[in-house]
Amino acid sequence: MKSRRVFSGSQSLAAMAAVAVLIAMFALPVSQAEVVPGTGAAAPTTTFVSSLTQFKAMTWTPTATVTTTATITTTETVTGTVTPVETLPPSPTPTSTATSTPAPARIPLVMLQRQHLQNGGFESGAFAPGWSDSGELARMVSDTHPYIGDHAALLGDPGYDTNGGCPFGRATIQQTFDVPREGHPMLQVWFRLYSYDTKDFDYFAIDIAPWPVGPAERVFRYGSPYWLNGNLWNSGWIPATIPLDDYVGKRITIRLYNAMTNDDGYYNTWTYVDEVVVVP
Ligand SMILES: [Ca+2]
Repeated sequence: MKSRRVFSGSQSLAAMAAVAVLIAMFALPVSQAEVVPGTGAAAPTTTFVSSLTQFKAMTWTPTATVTTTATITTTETVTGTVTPVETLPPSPTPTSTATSTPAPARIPLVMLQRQHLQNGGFESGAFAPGWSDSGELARMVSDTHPYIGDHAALLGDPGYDTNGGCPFGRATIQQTFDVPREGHPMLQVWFRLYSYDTKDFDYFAIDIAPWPVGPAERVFRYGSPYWLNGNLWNSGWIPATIPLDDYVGKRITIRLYNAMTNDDGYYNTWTYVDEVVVVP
């Protein structure tokens, strides 16, 4: 059996006193404010409940400050190319005051550069430098029939079949140059014409045109003076001489060409050209 605990008389009194003290502690602040009208005195029971309710309604606000200190250590490996920073030399310190000098007038050299006729003997072995070539007929720099040196220009082709295999049209070479400013300059061109035809159809000719644009003027033409019944005419080396008085001090383009003008395919004609010069 469980033993029943029995309080003594003094123990009961002490417990009652403690309860009274607690009631007085909670009742005191509110009993002064809560007075029941008409009774003139505060009700102890009501006062205790109201005080406890007020106590529960109190808001507790923590005031403690928590300070956290964290140390983060990161180990990272960076791989890359290091570009050295360019170090510029120190700027020179001016030691004197420059005196302004007017810059000399500069005239473009191209305006002063005279363009001379070049490669007139075709000794480069090619049309360049100087010449450009064009046309329906073949043309080349040949070493078989030079007038002077080792080369001459060949306009047309001795290999065309004179009995029906000849194209028609021109083989042309041209060059641009400046005519001298003084005197009576002349253009001299050595040529040698071979022809199965006559001058009425096939010929060697020279045109002059002002540069960069302007009408071309035919200043020379030569062909076989005779009909030889299909036999070959060989002119030998002949100088064509053309006065350039109308072009003194001017830039001109000369065109030299071998022409075949009928389209029947017969009677071939070709021309060797060499020693193209401007005679003062
Ligand atoms: Ca030559």
